Amino acid sequence: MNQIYYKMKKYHLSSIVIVLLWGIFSQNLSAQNTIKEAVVRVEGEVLKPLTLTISDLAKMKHVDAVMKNREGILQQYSGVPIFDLLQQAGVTVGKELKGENLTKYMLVRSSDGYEMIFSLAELDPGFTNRVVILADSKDGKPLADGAGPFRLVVPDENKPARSALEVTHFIIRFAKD
Ligand SMILES: Nc1nc2c(c(=O)[nH]1)N[C@H]1C(S)=C(S)[C@@H](COP(=O)(O)O)O[C@H]1N2
Ligand SMILES: [Mo]
Repeated sequence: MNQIYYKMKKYHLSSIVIVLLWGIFSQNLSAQNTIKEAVVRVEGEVLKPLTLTISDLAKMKHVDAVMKNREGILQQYSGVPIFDLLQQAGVTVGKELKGENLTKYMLVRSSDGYEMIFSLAELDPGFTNRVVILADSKDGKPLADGAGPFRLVVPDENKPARSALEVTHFIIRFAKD
């Protein structure tokens, strides 16, 4: 009787060890397999939420945008107009940007938690000639770690505080919510 009990206990222990080892091992494996690809999302008050990878963005029409850095030195970036991203996501821009839609804003969020907003009218060529872009390169090179892969470039502002580094989300909301 004692011997059976001992055997059962031993069996029980070894199965716990196996489960633990398997847990550690499979976690390591999945950590290796899920080196996450950087994406930027457009979500909230949109008809079609977008999740764009570096290569998705690279395929879109690019324009240059110039902005002063913190030291006041002009920097030229290349990227996709935010307006194009908003159109692709089915945001109420263009003809639809009137009435209560003019109370909508775009919250920009970065991987370090940095956040700020633009009103939709600030991004729509019906209202302004200024083109804000989501930059993915500078001087023909991908943006450096800590700035990229996606950076907002906002021309014609006196300080670059809205030029978010490491952008991860554009979230469209109603200001009255
Ligand atoms: N994600 C993120 N973006 C950011 C900031 C930040 O803290 N986090 N600081 C802003 C401020 S206040 C400035 S002045 C500029 C600095 O950009 P630069 O280093 O290219 O001059 O980045 C802006 N973008
Ligand atoms: Mo700043």
